[in-house]
Amino acid sequence: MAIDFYYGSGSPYAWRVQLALEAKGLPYERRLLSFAAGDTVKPEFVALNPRHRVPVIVDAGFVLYESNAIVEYLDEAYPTHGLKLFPGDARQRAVVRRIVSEVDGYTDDATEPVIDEVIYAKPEARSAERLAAARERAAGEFAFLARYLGGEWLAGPLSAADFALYPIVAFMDRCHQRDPSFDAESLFPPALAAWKRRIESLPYLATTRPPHWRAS
Ligand SMILES: N[C@@H](CCC(=O)N[C@@H](CS)C(=O)NCC(=O)O)C(=O)O
Repeated sequence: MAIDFYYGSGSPYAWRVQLALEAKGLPYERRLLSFAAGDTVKPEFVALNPRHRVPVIVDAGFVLYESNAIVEYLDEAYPTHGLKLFPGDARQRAVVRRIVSEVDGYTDDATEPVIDEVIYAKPEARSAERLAAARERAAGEFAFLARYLGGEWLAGPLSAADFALYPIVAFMDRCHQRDPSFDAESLFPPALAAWKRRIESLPYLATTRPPHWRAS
């Protein structure tokens, strides 16, 4: 039976779950919610997630929200399907979890000001100084993460750590799409840029890219 996957286009948290579903080769039904239409606060969705956020999955009646819990659940519930999202022994899996926590705890914070300035601020409210400061902070965080890339992927083999980070990195490209003067590429050290190209060459990546990002 297919897993119901509730998501909003462009949500980095939903995107990491979709990458996990694809990498594990699990059948799923997309249930697209519109933020603009207020779908996340409609009673039928709040009944699934009282925090009214995507992603949510429903797997044969089991409802789960919070992206990281969902990704771990998929890996545990379907251990023989596709990619191991938490590969290796207890220590290797701990490193995957650590990087996922770092992405949520530090990378999110470091990139949010860029996104606020480029995507959400009204043109008249934008500030070149604020954007320069935001860029510097984001670049510092990407340089930090690049230190983990001694090999191809963040934590050894391809894992949940890579899927947690990629949507945030892709959000920088989205900023560039929205404002071509925002040079996203220069934020990424060579090792991270090469990692990004590797992720983007995964066969299922293109189908998960938010359609409105592809169009503009
Ligand atoms: N910690 C949550 C964050 C989810 C989240 O913030 N989702 C946003 C979209 S990126 C959302 O659904 N916002 C809609 C709302 O707050 O009503 C997770 O990892 O799943």
